[in-house]
Amino acid sequence: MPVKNHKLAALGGAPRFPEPVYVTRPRLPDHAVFSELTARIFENKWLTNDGEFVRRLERELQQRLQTGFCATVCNGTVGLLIALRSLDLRGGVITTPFTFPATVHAIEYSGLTPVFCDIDPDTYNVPAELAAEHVTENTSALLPVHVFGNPCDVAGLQNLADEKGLRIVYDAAHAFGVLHGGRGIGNWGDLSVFSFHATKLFHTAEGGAVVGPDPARLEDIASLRNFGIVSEDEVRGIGINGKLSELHSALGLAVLETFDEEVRARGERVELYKRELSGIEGIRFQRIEPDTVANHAYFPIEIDADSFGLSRDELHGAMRAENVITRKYFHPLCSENPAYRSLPSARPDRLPNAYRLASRVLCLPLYGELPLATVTSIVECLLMIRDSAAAIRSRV
Ligand code: T4K
Repeated sequence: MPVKNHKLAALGGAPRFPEPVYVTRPRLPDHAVFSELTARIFENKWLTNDGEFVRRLERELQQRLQTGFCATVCNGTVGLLIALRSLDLRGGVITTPFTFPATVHAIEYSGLTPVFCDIDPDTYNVPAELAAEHVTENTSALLPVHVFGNPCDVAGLQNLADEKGLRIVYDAAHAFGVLHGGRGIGNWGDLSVFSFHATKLFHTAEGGAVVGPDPARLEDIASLRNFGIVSEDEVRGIGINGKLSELHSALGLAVLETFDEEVRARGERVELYKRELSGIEGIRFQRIEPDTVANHAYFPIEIDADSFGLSRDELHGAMRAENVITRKYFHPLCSENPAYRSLPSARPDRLPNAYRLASRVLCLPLYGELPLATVTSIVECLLMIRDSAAAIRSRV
């Protein structure tokens, strides 16, 4: 149906899209490529524990990520646990409230105390100057997140860590393939952790990796993801089962072949969104750190209710009625979780930028196979909704 004649679903019309348009979809490889790899696994009967496919995947990932080492894990959350454990930390770990719960849970599960730091209102990341204000003698590390794949101020955070004797683990769940200052994003700090969940650009259905610039850390990480087993005769430290299986690794090898095309196609869709939405009153974009080659993991916009005419939540609801499934990543803030909200650093008056952003941000659908015409229709729906703000408000 031409959009012009479309009666908004929020006003009683039929949804613009007959099927849900999700915030993301995984790119799947050619099934024949995957089958060929899995046929070999069926022949070998080698399913996990340091098999041929996980080793091959680690080699290929390390080359692509240009890091000192790459250890795959069964998911990003376990990767964070292993990374924190390997650094033998104590006390407080400074992090962001504007992230997926896994970041903060990993700190708490490790017996450490999350210390929430407010974010930069433009980049959405933890700025070094604000993190510095939270450092006490009890602080042992920083756990910043490259939010939506946007690199943190890695130089500033490293200066702070060097000055105060802190470790840095980057949550790079969103940042696979990002380059910053011409280098792979996994080369900053002590360690970085990627997620290879199905919703990520590069995925293994479930999976992840711990990487870093120093190859000497590999041995520790590799034993921690395997119960602490170093050899047949030696078990050292409190490890966990964090291994990636051969089947997941085979999927990763096949998906890796499609990765460059996925990034290229997403970039094209981001450009189209930006072209269509820039200059619209009440809509802002995330500011990408300079000298970055982006991976286009997400397309977040910020809605200012006063100038746009509708709040983020109203827009989210009206888009959903059209079958456009936008997501409010990352609302609620992690600091609002009852498990954390009594922490002094979780006080809302100490996190004004994070609160403001969490009430405004909306991630629009973005994936390589999203038709360009659908991007255009999504924008048209969004603008029609804005133009009918008064009617939608009165109906709600
Ligand atoms: N740190 C950060 C900063 C993270 O964002 C994450 C995870 C982690 C750490 C932890 O990494 P992992 O332990 O997960 O490896 C999703 C993902 O489950 C989660 O991995 C991700 N971040 C988070 C941002 O998003 P949900 O609850 O929003 O996912 P869900 O199931 O609603 O999926 C979103 C959309 O994706 C669906 O509407 C449709 C599509 N989809 C999803 C799945 C699972 C598919 O098309 N196929 C699928 O198989 O959490």
